Amino acid sequence: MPETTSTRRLFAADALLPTGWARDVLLEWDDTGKLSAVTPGVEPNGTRRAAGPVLPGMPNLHSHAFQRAFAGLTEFRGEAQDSFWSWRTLMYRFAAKISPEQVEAIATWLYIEMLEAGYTSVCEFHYLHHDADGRPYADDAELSLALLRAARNAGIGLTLLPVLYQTSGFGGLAPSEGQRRFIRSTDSMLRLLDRLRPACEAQGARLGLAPHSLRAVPPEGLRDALAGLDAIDPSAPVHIHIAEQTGEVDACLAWSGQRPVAWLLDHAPVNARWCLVHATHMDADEYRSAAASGAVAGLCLTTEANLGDGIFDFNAWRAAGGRWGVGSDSHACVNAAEELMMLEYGQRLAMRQRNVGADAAHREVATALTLSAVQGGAQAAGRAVGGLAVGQQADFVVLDAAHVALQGLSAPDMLSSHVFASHRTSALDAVYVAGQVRVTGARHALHREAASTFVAARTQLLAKD
Ligand code: NGQ
Ligand code: ZN
Repeated sequence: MPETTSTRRLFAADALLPTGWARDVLLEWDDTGKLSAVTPGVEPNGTRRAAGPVLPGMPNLHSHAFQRAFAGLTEFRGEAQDSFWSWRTLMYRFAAKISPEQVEAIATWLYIEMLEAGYTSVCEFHYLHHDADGRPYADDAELSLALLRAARNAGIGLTLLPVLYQTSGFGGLAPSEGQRRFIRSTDSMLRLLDRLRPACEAQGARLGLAPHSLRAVPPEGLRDALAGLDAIDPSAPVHIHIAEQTGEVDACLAWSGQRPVAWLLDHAPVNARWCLVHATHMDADEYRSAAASGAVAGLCLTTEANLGDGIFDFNAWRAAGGRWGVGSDSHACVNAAEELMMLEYGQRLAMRQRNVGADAAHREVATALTLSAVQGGAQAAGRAVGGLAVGQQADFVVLDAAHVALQGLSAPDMLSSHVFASHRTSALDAVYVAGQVRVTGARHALHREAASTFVAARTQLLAKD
């Protein structure tokens, strides 16, 4: 059906606006997919009605797409004491053999899973650049372009963050064999960004840069890459892994006398363009000053739990006015609601309290967390995906009011049940990205074929062992 003004509108009996729940809301968007009017308190007249409460779509602020094919396959004891670092060795082994076709198949399926689970855009922290021998592909952008195609085919919004990776540890340690597909000079990174710019623009994707971590990028690489990025786009997003593991904090202290977040704040122009991914291990000063920088904390709750990282001090961050969003990172779990649940449960376990995530404006935890995570996620993505407001993209999710966990409840209770009590079954009915329906009846149109292409790619990959 061709898009017309009448198909670019939806009536919601309940909608979660940036200020909170509103009744009888008419959502209207223009032919570019941007919301042009959000009007509460209207009659439905003949407008198409949403099948349940409408929520803003969740930006996923951190993804390593290829890792989806390996989720669930490291849950056995391999060393006397397994850890993040032993997991990483297994992950490198897997990354070493993956082909461009496999990357595209895995990412396409992953992005479909994301849409079906309430994510409407994704920040792809992309470091698998070269072939299995560590040589650049004939087209150096080969794997980045595979990710762009996957996002376009799934119909998910994208912020592509090519990763700068140069060393294996603080103090300029030479990269290891397992890292050979990731390594780039600063110049080659800037050439890649130039090459990717038109491709991103053509599909409405945002291009940014991800210095992998302070372990992987020495100070001069960081400085020169940021200067080069500024010359291309002075407001482009910058994402970095930081202070995820205590081992990394100790190594940074030994190298510089400073903790990673403190070092970064002192040596880089950290501001609202930045996303500090994990930032798990900060002291009280770091919580205050990182929050004051305007950067977003990129919380990847289920991956952080899976990898045994530690618990982010959510109250300290919020007390300092810190912004935050969620990411599915290694994709052990791909579900926006579960990230919020895991955030809340981690805090409850650490503090022995309940309803920690509620705030002054919203007593329902799921409502408060959803609104903040959407806002922080949009900031990290560098895209206008910040919720149901005029000028933002029409990215939204319709809850399934007929789902057993939701039936007969008020809209805020439906969202609470979706986050805390839907028992991992999807209580979503429809998902829209830029006003286009991507999921209906909880299913993406390409679900079946993308799933079987994914399974075939994973089977091939595992057979290579
Ligand atoms: C990554 N993942 O780049 O995939 C990392 C592991 C590292 C997470 N940090 C590798 N969750 O940090 O060195
Ligand atoms: Zn990561």
